[in-house]
Amino acid sequence: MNMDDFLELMQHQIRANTSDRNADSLPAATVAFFADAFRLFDKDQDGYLNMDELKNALSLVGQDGSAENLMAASDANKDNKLDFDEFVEMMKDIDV
Ligand SMILES: [Ca+2]
Ligand SMILES: [Ca+2]
Repeated sequence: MNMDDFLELMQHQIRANTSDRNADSLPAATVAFFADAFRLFDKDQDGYLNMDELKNALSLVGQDGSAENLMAASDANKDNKLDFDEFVEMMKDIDV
């Protein structure tokens, strides 16, 4: 998928799920979509989004100014990188 497809999908998926903040009950298609996005953003493929990768990801959706705040808010185990579970929580909170 190209970036336009991605942004369109992301907006659709997030709007569809804004009323549902429980990761366990996300539809499988949404989880698969988040997994695709996570792999797209995880440039070095180490299974985590570090600050640089997060900034790059956020710049794609026009949120690049808020990377530090989002990292602080989403990094549940405080290792200064986002694992997939933390990423899903962030994606549910982000407003694109
Ligand atoms: Ca990474
Ligand atoms: Ca973390």
